[in-house]
Amino acid sequence: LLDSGMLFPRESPSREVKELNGLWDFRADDSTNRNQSFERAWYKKRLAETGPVIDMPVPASYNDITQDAALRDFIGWVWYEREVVVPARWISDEGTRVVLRVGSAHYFSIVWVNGVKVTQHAGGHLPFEVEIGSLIRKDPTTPCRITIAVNNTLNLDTLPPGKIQYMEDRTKYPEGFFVQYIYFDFFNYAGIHRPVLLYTTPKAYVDDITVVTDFLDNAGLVKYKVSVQGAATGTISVTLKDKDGRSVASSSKPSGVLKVEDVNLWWPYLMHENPGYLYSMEVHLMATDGRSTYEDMYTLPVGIRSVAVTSTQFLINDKPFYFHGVNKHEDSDIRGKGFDWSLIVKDFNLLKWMGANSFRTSHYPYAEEILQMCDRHGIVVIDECPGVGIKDIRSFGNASLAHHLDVMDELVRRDKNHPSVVMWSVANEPASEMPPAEFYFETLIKHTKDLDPTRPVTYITDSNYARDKGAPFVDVICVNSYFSWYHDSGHLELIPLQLNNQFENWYGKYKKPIIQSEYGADAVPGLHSDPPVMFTEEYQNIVLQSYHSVFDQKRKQYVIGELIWNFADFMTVQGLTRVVGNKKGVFTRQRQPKRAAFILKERYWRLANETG
Ligand code: GCB
Repeated sequence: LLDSGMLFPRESPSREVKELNGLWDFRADDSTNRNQSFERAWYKKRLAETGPVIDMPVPASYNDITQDAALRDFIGWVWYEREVVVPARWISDEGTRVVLRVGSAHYFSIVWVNGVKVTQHAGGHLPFEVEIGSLIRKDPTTPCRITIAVNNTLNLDTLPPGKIQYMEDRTKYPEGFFVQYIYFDFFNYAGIHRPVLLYTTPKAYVDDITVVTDFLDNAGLVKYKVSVQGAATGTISVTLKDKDGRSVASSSKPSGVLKVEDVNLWWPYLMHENPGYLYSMEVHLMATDGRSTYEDMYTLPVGIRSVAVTSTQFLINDKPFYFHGVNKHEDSDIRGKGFDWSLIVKDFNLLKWMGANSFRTSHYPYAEEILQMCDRHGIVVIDECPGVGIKDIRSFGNASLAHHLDVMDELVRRDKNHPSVVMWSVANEPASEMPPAEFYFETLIKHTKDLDPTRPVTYITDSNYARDKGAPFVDVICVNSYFSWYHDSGHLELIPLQLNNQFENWYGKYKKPIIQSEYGADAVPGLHSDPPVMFTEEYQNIVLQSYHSVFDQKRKQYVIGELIWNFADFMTVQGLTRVVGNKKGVFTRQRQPKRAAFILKERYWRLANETG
């Protein structure tokens, strides 16, 4: 298990944050001799001294920034570097920890400070950090040079999995020619995708906080645990404040239960007139390491709510919750998967405009800032780990499973305190009919429940109800289907029959609530035809409406949600079925509505009025 916390870096009277976003020096390794950068030890000198560099924005995927097709499709090591001026007081004060944090970098990263390796991390969608104070104190006069090498090569044990295939036929391919084969349907954007920053804490500090909430009649219950590092002894005080800054409960113990009279519960968007209510939990530490005393303060937003699943319902605060929402991607023009506030706020405005109350973080954990928005706006989240494309039987092996368990550790550690996160998804469309899937999912789901006994766990299946080996272990069945698209193309009239059977079969076998976790059709914006044919906006509309008529029968029984594939068009690898990316968005990649967006808008607002 992980031995430290991963609290979101926030400023406080005892903590400072310095963002390192902006332009970094950048160079890609040789595309055939894939290890040249290490052979030549690029980290030893300034990157600009070992070869030519270009400007690269951070955060952003590097792929679409230049006019160079080779960089767009590059597979291997790329190098980022910049120098940072560290405030003198951070260096002079031995009682200050200076932490370097990377929000995410895809996929494998190694970090050096002034040529000294300080950390490495596997996995493209979760943060990592390292304390660098002692290192920069060694030579306080030189600027602090941060070098980050990032490699997007995927193998059968990475999440998501992929594989490099060398092409041997010399009549067709030159020596050393290879392709990266991926098992998932989105472009394998790479680089430093989320903010990089330095932040400080005192030497003795609040390392982690865990809250679990519930309520009884009018009283909210906040079970909490604070863990501290770097102190021999200390005292803690915890104060819970409401939105107006009034203290509603407090304690001086590192763990316990805070009781909030006349609680304002955290409610989903459109389920209550005041959704997304957050309290602030102020944690104050006074500690000593034997020589000095330290004071640390950290404030955690807390939403008080409960989550439960029955055989036919999903309950939030004991009330049935129906997921009417979307699947998303972190994806946009130019920046790829790079974090961008403008895009995030636009997407939330679109979600609220269409009356969506939820989304799934298909197919990897999104930036923490997005989950914070969900907390504040009451958008409910199914939090998915990057377990997408587990298709090859070797990806069910021990090394893959061990890594998958580690990723769940990191995901739960990061996201456990978000009230918006109501369920974990451990995978998307694995080959769950393969024999090793049974042990794999039993182990993975049990592990996730041990980490967090308070939230249901699922994975998303597209396999057959009779042969799926993991479904016995999930709390909610999540099914993807594309009737009249990938099967029986063009036969819209088959949707009601096939969808009805899908639901009856799954429910009949498992007696668990079901979410239609994907459905949809590609529509190239502006293509029209009547009668409808595939790829037109009319066809997409009829697919949606045909699914909706079946949802309307089944949601009175055991169907607890519908998530469209997809919120917006997104980039994929080039291939015969993808016309500049996947066009199943109800919005274009530039976030303009197709006709289908209006159909969903009308439906979601109606559902909100009926169910909420
Ligand atoms: C799926 C996948 C999703 C794809 C989608 C499609 O089942 O989960 O990643 O993009 O289908 O459009 O094919």
